[in-house]
Amino acid sequence: MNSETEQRCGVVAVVGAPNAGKSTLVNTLVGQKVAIVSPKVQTTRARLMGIAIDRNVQVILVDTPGIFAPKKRLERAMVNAAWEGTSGADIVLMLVDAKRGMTDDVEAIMETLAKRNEPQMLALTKVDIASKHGLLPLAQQLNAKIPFVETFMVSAETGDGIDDIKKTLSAAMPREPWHFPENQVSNITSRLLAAEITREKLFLQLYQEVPYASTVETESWTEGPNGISIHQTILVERESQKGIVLGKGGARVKQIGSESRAELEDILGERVHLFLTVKVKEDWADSRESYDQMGLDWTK
Ligand SMILES: Nc1nc2c(ncn2[C@@H]2O[C@H](COP(=O)(O)OP(=O)(O)OP(=O)(O)O)[C@@H](O)[C@H]2O)c(=O)[nH]1
Ligand SMILES: [Mg+2]
Repeated sequence: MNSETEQRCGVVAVVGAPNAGKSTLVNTLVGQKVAIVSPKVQTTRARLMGIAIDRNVQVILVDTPGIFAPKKRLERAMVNAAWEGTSGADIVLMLVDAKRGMTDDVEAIMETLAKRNEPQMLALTKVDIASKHGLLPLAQQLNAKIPFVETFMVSAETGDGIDDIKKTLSAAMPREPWHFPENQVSNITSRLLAAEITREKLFLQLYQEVPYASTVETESWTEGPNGISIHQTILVERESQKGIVLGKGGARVKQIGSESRAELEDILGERVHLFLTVKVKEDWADSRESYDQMGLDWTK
């Protein structure tokens, strides 16, 4: 065995403020969609692993919820899940939206990161929409707070800097046997992925508090000769939100269902029959059962 054939494998925890582009970068590095993405903050609610392979190296990317000052139980559990994802990582990769630059959230994350022992790297994201002149000063400002081992400037949109980040992360992975089979791209179950895909459509199609007051649970999954039948429940907190999710004559939920189904068929490579039910469960965001479904710790 030489360095070209010997297996390497390690964990890169991807952290940053909400909307920094974490899930997008994880998907780009994995080479397919494993995490949902939306223009709204706090899209990701629980950690997931996306697995990228670069020749003899397996890079396990931990996509985490955005870190911010949490107020509600769900928010606390999300932020806790993010920090937990960093512990023991071979590298913590901090993402900062280059367009938005320094914010209170970024400042607070940097303060906590500065006390951590894991090697840290920085990626300025969305460089395609950021001012070119601002990039270097922002990188310098952040490196003055934490001496990052590497600083990248990337755009998942144009692919700028992606090869560089992939090569550098791979080279930093320890000599270790792969943790996952070669064809596995993420650690989440198909049922959870399906719930996430529907939740993404809620985030894309609904506004104000409604996406934040909603969750999606996969109730059943049946494989038959005519494809996969999936029953899901969309839980909301109030009757008025149920009305919004349903839309006029059920048009909104129909649209959500048809977009989710199309994407699931694409991912699963099979015909999908998706059945959505909208229910009011006032306290879902405080119920232990919902957290178990989402992969979050209710006690935090
Ligand atoms: N122009 C541009 N947009 C990007 C880029 N990367 C991500 N985005 C957009 O930024 C928004 C947020 O992306 P996400 O990947 O969901 O961000 P996140 O950090 O995972 O967000 P949370 O899960 O809410 O913490 C989406 O609308 C993405 O399409 C990029 O390189 N360029
Ligand atoms: Mg995300």
